[in-house]
Amino acid sequence: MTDSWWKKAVVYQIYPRSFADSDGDGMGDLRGIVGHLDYLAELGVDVLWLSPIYPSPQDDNGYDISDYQNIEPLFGDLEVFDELLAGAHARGMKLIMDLVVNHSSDEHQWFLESRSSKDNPKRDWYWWRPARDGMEPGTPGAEPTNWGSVFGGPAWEYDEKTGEYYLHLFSKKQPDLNWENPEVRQAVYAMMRWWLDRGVDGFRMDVINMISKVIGEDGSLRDGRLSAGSAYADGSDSFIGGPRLHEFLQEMHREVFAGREGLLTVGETPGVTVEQARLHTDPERHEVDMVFQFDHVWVDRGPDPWLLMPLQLTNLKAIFGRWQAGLADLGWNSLYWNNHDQPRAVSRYGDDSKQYRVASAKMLGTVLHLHRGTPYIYQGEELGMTNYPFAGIGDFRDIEALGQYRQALDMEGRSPDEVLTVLRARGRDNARTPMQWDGSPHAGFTTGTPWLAVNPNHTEINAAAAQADADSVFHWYRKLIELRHTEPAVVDGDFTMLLPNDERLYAFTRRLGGTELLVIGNFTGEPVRAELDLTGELILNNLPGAPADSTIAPWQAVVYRRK
Ligand code: TEU
Repeated sequence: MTDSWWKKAVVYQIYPRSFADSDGDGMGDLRGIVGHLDYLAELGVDVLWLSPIYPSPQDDNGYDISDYQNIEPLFGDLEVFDELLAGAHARGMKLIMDLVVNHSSDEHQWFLESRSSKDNPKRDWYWWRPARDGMEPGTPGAEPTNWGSVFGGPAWEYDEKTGEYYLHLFSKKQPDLNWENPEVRQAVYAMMRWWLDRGVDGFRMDVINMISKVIGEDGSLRDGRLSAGSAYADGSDSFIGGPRLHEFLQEMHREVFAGREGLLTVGETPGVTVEQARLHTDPERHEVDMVFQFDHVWVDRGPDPWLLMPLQLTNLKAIFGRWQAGLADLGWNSLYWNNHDQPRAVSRYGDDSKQYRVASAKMLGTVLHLHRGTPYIYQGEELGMTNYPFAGIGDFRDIEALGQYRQALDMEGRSPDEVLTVLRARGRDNARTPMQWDGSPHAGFTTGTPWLAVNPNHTEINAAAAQADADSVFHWYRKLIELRHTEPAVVDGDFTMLLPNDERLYAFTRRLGGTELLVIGNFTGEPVRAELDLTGELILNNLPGAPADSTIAPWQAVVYRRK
């Protein structure tokens, strides 16, 4: 892509299942999104990213796709989709699709054929392997490698019919596609072209840095390192940033994107390093426009997965500082605090108490949006939506929470309490509770029974209240988006981190030509004196009073512009 319009853009992620239900079945749908396009246009976002809306058994809420070229009936059909796409375009918004091609559903026709016999032409479209040498197939420990799956249990499922195992890095209903096979790649590219021809504006590519695996000369995959206390090994050395990843992405670019304009491609790349990201996003290399890195959402993750680590601001700043510097001369950053896999930003990095929720949500938005890169807003973030008060494991629906809970209790000797403490703080369902449109019983999300409970705080935190209140988080986000559209230094300015050793203040400058923006956010509930020169025009301030005597009030965010 020669034009980089997306540097100026803000993306809004919709999790369709939880956004708006138009027909009362308790599940969000495409018609529900159509009904709120004016809301999104009012917010001012440039791009909508839809989490998967394809036909799916919904084992992982649509990240298990059984037909790549249609719409999940729960969500609508291609006709409503075209209406949604046209409605977005008519309001000047682009729309990108989630592309989940590291794996398909086990109910996809490709997999049904693949598993039917060893000599089926699609056998090699997935990762089939025999039992470990000398082991009885189907018995514990006989899996081809010792890898655990992300959602608990082994990463291999034994299939009695043909006496072999298939690989699934995620659930056993998400078999990994074999990208070594050129037919698989061509089928994926054809499908992508079909969507682009229909008018979509690009893709967010799910775990795209896992599509290439490290294979031994005899075709085998190798064991991973086993750490104390865990039932299965981490095999990621063999599938994150694998040997043919860049080749596959470049091939995809040639086959799908070359010659098309105005698109956005963003790779979801857990565990990606700055060095790899430079290669992925260097425009000369024709891979993707930007990637999602994970360092800042893993910042409070220690060696023990069931121990919450306190968040240290200096670590967070070191991470963002490294990414800003690493992609300063080439490539581009994506910027996000949360998505459908992460807890709510204000609960995690801010303070979701009555006193500080609004201020801290605005502060977080300000700090993020003023970095160099393309910001992503996750639905409800613009309202300062919070984590959900989960009582017990019975309140969770997420396959990851349920699977990891079982493995921790049954195989790793963990107590329900220690696991629940972490799931309450970090579990993905925090982000997946229904969008809070108004104060009515199901928050205006549905007239039926919501598939996942609505947060009880919707009586106060909701879109209707926020739209009516000039001081709301919603109107603050509108300002942040508008500032990116109107102030070139936000888009292109150089980034310099200030006060790297300060545990309370997040401060940096952006400089372009003769303009400098100074951004300061207080990450605590205490006033903090800033040893900085607070001069210039105060263009943003999330609290009523300007800093006096260089003191930044609790959760205050300020932006000064000076020449
Ligand atoms: O997530 C990939 C991923 O890295 C997840 O393992 C994530 O880090 C973890 O769940 C956080 O707790 C993508 C999708 O975003 C996710 O929703 C899917 O479940 C997953 O891929 C499989 O498609």
